[in-house]
Amino acid sequence: MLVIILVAIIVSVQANFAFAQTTAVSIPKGTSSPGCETKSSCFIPSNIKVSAGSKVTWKNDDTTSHTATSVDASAVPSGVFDSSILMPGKTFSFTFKNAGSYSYICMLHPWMKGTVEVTGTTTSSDSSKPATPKDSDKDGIPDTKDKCPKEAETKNGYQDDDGCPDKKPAGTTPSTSQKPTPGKDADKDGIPDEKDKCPNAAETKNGYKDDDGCPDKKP
Ligand SMILES: [Cu+2]
Repeated sequence: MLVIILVAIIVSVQANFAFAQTTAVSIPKGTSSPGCETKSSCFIPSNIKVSAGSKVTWKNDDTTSHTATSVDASAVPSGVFDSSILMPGKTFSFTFKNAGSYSYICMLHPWMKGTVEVTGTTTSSDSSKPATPKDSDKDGIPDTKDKCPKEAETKNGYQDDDGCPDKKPAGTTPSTSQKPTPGKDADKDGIPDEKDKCPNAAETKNGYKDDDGCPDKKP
């Protein structure tokens, strides 16, 4: 009777912590010889399902050393977790923060295989990114380029691209902060600078290459 009550208490306690559980995995006796893999009993339980943020603890209940080492599809250590050599009676714990399916083996006895399936949401994943860039202050400059993402740009012809509220400094005319006026002709030869190969030297109008904007002599 007492046993039944104790079991009931343990079950209810585990249920309460279903979303931050600690799951125990045993490495049972005799697994250093092949055979356990036919019964999926090299790790017990060999396939577990936990929610993200849960801790899994492996305990070596055998009399020889083992490991629990995460591997990729080619059975190469993936680096997610590795108990390294786990002496008899010792434990190793790992907290699974990210959802996914994790295979692992014992490096000393490669027939020993297990999986941990981690369910639930991780932190923000790539798929949750909005299609349009986020613009918190709605000034038309996306947060990634906005030096003041929480404050709207003042559109006044002065630093309108930095995304920050500002006042036009006194004595600054818009033209000084802008590009040279198109059509400007520094050497006044009638050929605008953007077409003038020699913008600072006037064309020699002599019927020879009068369009390149450069001084020259007729050959
Ligand atoms: Cu082993």
